[in-house]
Amino acid sequence: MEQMDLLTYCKKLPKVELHAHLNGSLSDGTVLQLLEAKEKELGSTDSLSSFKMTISKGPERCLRECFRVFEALHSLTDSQEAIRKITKNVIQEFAEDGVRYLELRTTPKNIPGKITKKEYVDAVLETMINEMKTCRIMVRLLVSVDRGRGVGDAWSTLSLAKQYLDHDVFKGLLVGIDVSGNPNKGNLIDYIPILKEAKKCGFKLAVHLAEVKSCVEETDAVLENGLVDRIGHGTYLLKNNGYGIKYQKKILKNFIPIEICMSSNLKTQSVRSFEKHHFGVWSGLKHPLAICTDDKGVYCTTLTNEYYICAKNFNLSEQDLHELCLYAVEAAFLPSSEKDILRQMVKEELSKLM
Ligand code: 6MZ
Repeated sequence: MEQMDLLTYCKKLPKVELHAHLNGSLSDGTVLQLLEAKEKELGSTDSLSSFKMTISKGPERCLRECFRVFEALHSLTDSQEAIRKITKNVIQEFAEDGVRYLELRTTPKNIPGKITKKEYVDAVLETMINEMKTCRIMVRLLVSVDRGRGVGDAWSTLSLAKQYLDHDVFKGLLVGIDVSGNPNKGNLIDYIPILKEAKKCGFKLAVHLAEVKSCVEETDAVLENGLVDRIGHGTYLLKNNGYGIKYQKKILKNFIPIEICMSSNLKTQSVRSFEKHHFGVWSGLKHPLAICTDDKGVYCTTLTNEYYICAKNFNLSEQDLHELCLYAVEAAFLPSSEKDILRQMVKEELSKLM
């Protein structure tokens, strides 16, 4: 296929996005709207001008720099109004990109005098319901536990999440828990009791695992406890550190899907090139993978673009791309009746592309 044709083809694929952080997914247009609103509220301040510098800096962002960008973004999304706006824009942008099912994830934040964690989650869920009425997309939520915020914060997020399991209006929309945050902060071992409790409550777990080199012990502990339903990144899982083969066997045996975020890994310099990305190894083993964006705003990408990058660098056929769309359906945290409907819809659309 010609390059342009390939990109158009990837756009037409009925895609499933399973790893998208809300605040990392803001388009430039959305950030601009938020900045304008903040400037009206506060007038022009030094912190806002330094924010503009942070966000506009360079195509590559090391992990430390990314986490500064997230902090800056959080300073703009500190009200229910802002949360509604970003949720709406992000859902609409994914729908326009041909995403049929989106699992959005976000860290509920308690900002004294501005917003409580419950108001935060309510705003996201209300907006999801509204957008599903008008956009051709199905959306579900994972609440994120930020490993940098400490276990106390994580327990309070879990107890809030439990309130939505039998909620009158929002039942069925919050499908899992994500563990994310700066991998150089905190230790996942401290979060294991919380993950066990979350599983006991029936939540599915998506955990950022082996995102940096120095996380051998915690990766081992999470895998040994059988706590993870999907792995985020898994960049250093295959390293020759004595654990690589052991991890690989366990993950293959348990069919634990891996969320693949190519642009994010390249831009944060955790992989050297697309060709060397671990996607190659796992897809060679026919392991279930889900192509994802991670933070489409921060890494200037789209899900279409991520499929295109995989197709181009690993010489994927149309059939391979279809398989990837279907792998992502299987990896979704939906109950089986809803997954059946999604699978059927994706298959029908794929068959029309043949
Ligand atoms: C780890 C990440 C991440 O939750 O405020 N986040 N955590 N690794 C990554 N890859 C580079 N990308 C995003 O969205 C932003 C938050 O998501 C997590 C971080 O905790 C970040 O603060 P929300 O909507």
